Order: sequence, then structure tokens, then C-alpha cells
Amino acid sequence: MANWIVLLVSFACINLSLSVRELEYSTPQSCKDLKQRFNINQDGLYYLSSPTGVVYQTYCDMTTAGGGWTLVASVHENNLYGKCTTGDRWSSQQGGSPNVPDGDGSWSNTVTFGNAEAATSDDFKNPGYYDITAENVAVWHVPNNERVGRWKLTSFLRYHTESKFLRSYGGNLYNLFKQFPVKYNAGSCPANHGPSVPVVYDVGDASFNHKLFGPHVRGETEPGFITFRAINHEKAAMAICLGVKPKGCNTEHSCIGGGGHFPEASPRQCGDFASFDWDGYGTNAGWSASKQVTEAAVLIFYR
Ligand code: 3S6
Ligand code: CA
Ligand code: CA
Repeated sequence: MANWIVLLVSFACINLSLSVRELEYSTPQSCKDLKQRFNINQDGLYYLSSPTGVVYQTYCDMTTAGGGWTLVASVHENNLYGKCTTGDRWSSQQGGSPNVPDGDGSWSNTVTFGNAEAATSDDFKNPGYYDITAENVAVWHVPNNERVGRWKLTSFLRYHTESKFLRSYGGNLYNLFKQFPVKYNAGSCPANHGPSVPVVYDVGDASFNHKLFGPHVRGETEPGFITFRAINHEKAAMAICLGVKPKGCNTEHSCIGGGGHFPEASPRQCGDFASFDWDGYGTNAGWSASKQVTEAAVLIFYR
């Protein structure tokens, strides 16, 4: 009897280890992999695996410009009046003091949060952000709280790079931001901005993109680019400028994410959407962004 139990238990163990191995070998590691190796061509939520075997669910855009785009992150502004408070995971949830110059550090650490299903209702970051080796980035602006099945339909601005620029920066944004830290006092404007990369529009165009920001912002930015790690007049750092290349140094009105300290009128410019409300919430006047862009999540894809 005891022998039978030992035999049964060992069979069970062999089967278990086999199935775990099979899962590691067969689970796709990106939406591009899923499209190429598994012939999946439908947009939607899928399971991916990181190289170390972490399984996670995310959204795949399988159709835009050839498809194979993996959603790796979303930046969501839950409360523009909260200045580096709860929910500001892509800047700082710790108040905005110069003693925490890189804030929560999300752009360059492996902490993950949120889930794909809620990527327009809260911040989202999955292991793909730091473990996928990619060439290009795509950005979608999707109104807050939209359900997954409506993201593509309701997105009002979408653009992507085509130059394979990530090859020069370690294959993903995690590595790019190691090179260009999103940290207060890491450099000055304009000498130390990170790369500005030309984009192609899938929804909207450069002129529409520009009008999402106030007239003062339009006067000191050029649309048709995505910029990484911008620095402002006061040496605050921001992660991504939304479809624009800065010409001046008030980058806090069109760039998102950031370090933990924004000196000008501190903490008024500190938060995931930095100073989109400088001349009032959603007014689109002076330095303020429009309500449309203020109340939309920024979805970040790799391919
Ligand atoms: C075109 C108006 C310039 O206003 C300045 O910009 C003002 O003096 C500052 O308080 C303000 C901010 O730096 C905008 O980022
Ligand atoms: Ca947030
Ligand atoms: Ca300023």
C-alpha cells in the first residue's frame, strides 16, 4: 500500500514539473511573439510570460501598423489637485520634497502595479516594461474609465515611433531611464533632455496633438515627436512629453511622470500629470492642458 502511495506521489510530481516546464517554453513573451509564433491576430487581453517565468495578463494591439504591440504601462491621473499624493505612482506619492529626488522610482525599478483591465482607471505597470526587448514605442490617449473593448474606438490620439530607437537605449524604457534618470537635479534644460523621437500618427495628427495643450505650451514645443526625460527651468525631471519636443524649458505642462521634486511653486507642479492645471483645470488657456487630455490615461506599448 505504502509503495503505491510513493509511486502515485512521484508520478504527480513528474507531471507537475513537466507542465511547469512546458508553460515556460510555450508561453509567449510579448504580443509580437504571440502574433509571430502563435498566429494570433485579434486585439485583446492575453497571458504573457517574462523570461524568469512571471505570468501576467496584458492587452495586445494586433492590428495597428502590422500589429504585435504589447501594453506595458499606463499613466493615469486620478486627482490633478493631489500634488504628489496617493495615486501618483509615476512621480511620487510622498509629497514632493527634495529629500526624495526620484520619487517612487517607478520608471527605473521592477515594482509592478495595477492590471490590464483597469489600465484606463488606474496606473498599470507589468514585467514587460522592464523585461521585453523592443525597438519602438506606441502611445494611446484613452478617456479614463473606458472598458477594454472600447479603448481602440474611444482613443482620440495614437502615435508610434518607427526608427527602432530603443535599440540604442537598451531595448526598453526601463533601460533608457537608467541612462536618463527621472530624478530632480539630474541635469539642466535644454542641455540634458533625453531623446526626442519622430512619431507617426494612427489617430489624430500633429496639429490636433498640439491643440491639446495651451497656447503658451504650443509656443515652446514642436509636435510630431515623443520626448523622454525632459528637464525644466528648475531642474525637475519628467519622463515622457506627449507627442511634443520641447523648445523651451516649461516642460511641466506637456510632459508626464517625474521625479519627486518640482521646485517651482512646490508642490504645485508635482504629480503624474505634473502641471497640466497651471492656469486652471482643463481650461486649455495659458499653460493649461485641455480637459480631454487631462482626463485620459496614457497607454504605453512596445514592439
Ligand atoms: C507667458 C507667460 C509667462 O509666465 C511665466 O510662466 C510666469 O512668470 C511663470 O510663473 C510661469 C511658469 O513658469 C510656467 O511654467
Ligand atoms: Ca497615477
Ligand atoms: Ca515653469
